[in-house]
Amino acid sequence: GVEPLSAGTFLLHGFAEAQAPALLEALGHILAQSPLRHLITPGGQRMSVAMSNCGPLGWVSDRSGYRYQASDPETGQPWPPMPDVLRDLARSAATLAGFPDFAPDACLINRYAPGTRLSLHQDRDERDLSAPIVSVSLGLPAVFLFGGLTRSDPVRQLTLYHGDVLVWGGPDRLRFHGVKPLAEGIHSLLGAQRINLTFRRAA
Ligand code: MD5
Ligand code: FE
Repeated sequence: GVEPLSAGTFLLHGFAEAQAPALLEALGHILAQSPLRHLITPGGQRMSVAMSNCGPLGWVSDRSGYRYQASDPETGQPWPPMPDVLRDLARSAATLAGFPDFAPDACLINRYAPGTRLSLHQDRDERDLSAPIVSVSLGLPAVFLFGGLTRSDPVRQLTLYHGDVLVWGGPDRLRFHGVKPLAEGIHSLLGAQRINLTFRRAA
């Protein structure tokens, strides 16, 4: 079912589970063209999350800043197309959460190995903040940090499991959030990793 976590946040328990093998097959083709890599933050730090993208736009970071761009800076080529199996999953999750007609133009692929974390931040590089963000968790469970609209607000913790899908929109679109260091473990389909797919309307 769809569990509301707050006014604009919806957790769809296990919604992607049945599709996981098809998603992983599609991901294999994407990552063969645009491999996972550790981006550098504007401050010069190597991100512990390894990233790639598919779709018309991809999120990148380097010494000059964060942005969306149409080409993979590693290959100089366009990002691989967003497969229908990914787009359709994101659209149906958004619709169930009350955001019909979600048309993502960017899918960020985040890979967490044990010890990988994502520090508290807001997603604000997208032009249209009225579109939701859809996040699909695959593999090892992760403790997600769900804060408020300012960095100092209290933070709730929520464990996300393989197949869980979250939809963030409306008043929750700009909440601070992050992921605690991934615990060791072996997932039956993905091994020692968590993969998160983040679908956005960037342009
Ligand atoms: C992840 N990725 O688990 C998360 C899933 C990122 C990122 O945070 O920026 O790549 S997306 C979680 C999210 C997105 C937008 C708003 C909120 C959470 N929120 O308001 O809490 O790899
Ligand atoms: Fe984020």
